[in-house]
Amino acid sequence: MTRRPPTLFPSDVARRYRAAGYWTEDTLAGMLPESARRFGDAEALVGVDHAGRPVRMTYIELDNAAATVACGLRARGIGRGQRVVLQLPNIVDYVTVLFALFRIGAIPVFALPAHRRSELLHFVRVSEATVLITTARIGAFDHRSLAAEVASESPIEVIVVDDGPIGHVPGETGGGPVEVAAESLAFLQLSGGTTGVPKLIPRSHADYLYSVRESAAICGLGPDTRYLVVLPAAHNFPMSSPGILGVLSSGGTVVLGLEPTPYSAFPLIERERVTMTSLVPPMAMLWLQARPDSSADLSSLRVLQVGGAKFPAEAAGRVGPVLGCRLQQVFGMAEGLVNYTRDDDPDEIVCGTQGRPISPADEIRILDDDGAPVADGEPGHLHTRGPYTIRGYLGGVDAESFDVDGFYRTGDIVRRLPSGHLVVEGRAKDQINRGGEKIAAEEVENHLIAHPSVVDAVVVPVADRFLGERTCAVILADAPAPSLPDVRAFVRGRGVADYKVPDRVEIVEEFPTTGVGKISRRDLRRAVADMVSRRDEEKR
Ligand code: AMP
Ligand code: DBH
Repeated sequence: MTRRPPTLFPSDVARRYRAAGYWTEDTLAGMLPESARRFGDAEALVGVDHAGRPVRMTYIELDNAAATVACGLRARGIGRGQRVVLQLPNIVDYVTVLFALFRIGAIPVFALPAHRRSELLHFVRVSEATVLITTARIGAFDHRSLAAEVASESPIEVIVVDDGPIGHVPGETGGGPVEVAAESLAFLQLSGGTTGVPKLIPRSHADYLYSVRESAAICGLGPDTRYLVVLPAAHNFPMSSPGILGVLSSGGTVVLGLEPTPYSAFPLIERERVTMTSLVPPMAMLWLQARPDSSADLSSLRVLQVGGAKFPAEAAGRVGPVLGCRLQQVFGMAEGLVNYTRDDDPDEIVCGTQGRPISPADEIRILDDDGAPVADGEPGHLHTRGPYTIRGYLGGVDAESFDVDGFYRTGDIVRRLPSGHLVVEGRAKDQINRGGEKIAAEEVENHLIAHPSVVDAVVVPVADRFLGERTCAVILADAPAPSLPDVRAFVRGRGVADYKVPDRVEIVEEFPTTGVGKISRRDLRRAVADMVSRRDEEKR
């Protein structure tokens, strides 16, 4: 199959990053074999497999396991450049399959366990994937049937990891990792997005590994690190900030947990002497709440990373006293830029900011609505460019997401302190951040409008004490207006991730309009959001 590779970085820019030493010849295909050489019998991975069996692997064992799976994938005709949608929970199979895909030069497309028919079909179509790798079930949900449904609508080979080992081809040793160009496409990550359909993010080996290497250094990872993964392993945060890849390139141990709840994670921290983990704010809040009632020994925990959504300063201040570890705030995006608070930052910086960029080559612009730089310390739109921030999504460079100078328009409103630390003040993009899970308003609106009695719909965030934000669908309806359960069942029936199903419904007679009578959807969302929050205030 011939497919034009996506545009990654302009060649003069690439030359600069190479010359500066940010980009090297290292690839994700060679990463695990290299770690196996360096760290050999050290413990690499602890977790359960698809059948719930406990597994422990050294670096050599993990590399061998990945090589075996690679051999099995090759035997099925899967190889270089082929796009493979990967939808697995935090089980050891995820890690072996991931490194097997890298080893053969295939391009993983990262789906989350929460994704359903609508999202998976979209990923398959946009990425031109030919294979979907999944598991029989995650929790109570039947992923085998989901995969079959996807395959019936778009021709794709489905591999269910429960159906016997992928590897073990008699007489095959599999051979070493393929040679891939460090600056070529390594995988497709997902964007939270703001449009009708989620966008795919093309990342190269060189740009991603630069961010992983620097992240590992910033976080002081080494052979003593025992990193617990309870966020979905395929999410950019636990994958690379510094995450699974950072740990596995530093000789530490990755401990996979199936659940982020204190009930399930605390005993795992005690048993595995976990030193570091990452959470989204609502989970961190639950941990803070649960800690006083738990007798688990968490004394091994040195760092708790919190990111994905704004962590309120008040909660941030309680991490040290309550959990007995250091907080690190992480403000990142799958598109690139990642900010960390540093170990030697004073407490007020660690609690009151979302960190500063990884790289001296990360370019930050903070602009007013007209695109002019704001005065120092004033809030504005964050635009960024740098050695690990994409220059376009898969399928092209859209002017809404990238400015004329190639800066990514993050959609975040930030303020910069003299120290370079950023404080996230808000958001300009039409997205709801539901406890770290990003929801594009337009995507949900498109589903709502398909409802027979919905004339028009606008999806807005409403403030929530626990999740930060929840979604409210504001609906202009034909009689009879649909109820909340109707709306939820309808959206769920369209095959979308559960977290996108509206939490609340408001039926309105008309949408607010401006004096001119003509308003953009974006203005409308803002006006409706104001209306909903005013109504909430009045109720109180
Ligand atoms: P995505 O583009 O889907 O990877 O999501 C990245 C977005 O998540 C950022 O642009 C922010 O809007 C949000 N985000 C991530 N980390 C933080 C944080 N620590 N504080 C506030 N917002 C965050
Ligand atoms: O929210 C994110 O996408 C995110 C948060 C923290 C991220 O991609 C990251 C760190 O790398």
